Amino acid sequence: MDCLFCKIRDGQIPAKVIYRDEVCLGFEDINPQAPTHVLFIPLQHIATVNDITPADRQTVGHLYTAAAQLARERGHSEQGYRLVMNCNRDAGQTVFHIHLHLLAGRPLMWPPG
Ligand code: IU
Repeated sequence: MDCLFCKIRDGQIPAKVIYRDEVCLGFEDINPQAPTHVLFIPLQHIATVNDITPADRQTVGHLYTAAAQLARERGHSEQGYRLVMNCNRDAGQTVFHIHLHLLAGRPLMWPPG
């Protein structure tokens, strides 16, 4: 399977990894859209949100707790931050291994474009 984020997970493609545990990996987005822009991916390959099954609930929840912990550590909890997962074309998903974007450090517009 030719998946960029699986390759980052396996260390075959370099990334600035800032968090790793037995379920997920967090790394700096290569094209940051905010002062903090980190992607959290499950170690397990899941292509899109459409492919999440009930068996993946803990894994997906884990991405949120890891992201919230990093937001806390970076001092974003009070000012706030955004967690977003894009699904397929209309949402602009470009890498087909689910990833939770953590965006923080500036006011974020709503609704997004
Ligand atoms: P999206 O939700 O699929 O659009 O987000 C993909 C993100 O992956 C996007 O923000 C890219 O900048 C980011 N990214 C990366 O961090 N490293 C890469 O090698 C590639 C994309 I390709």
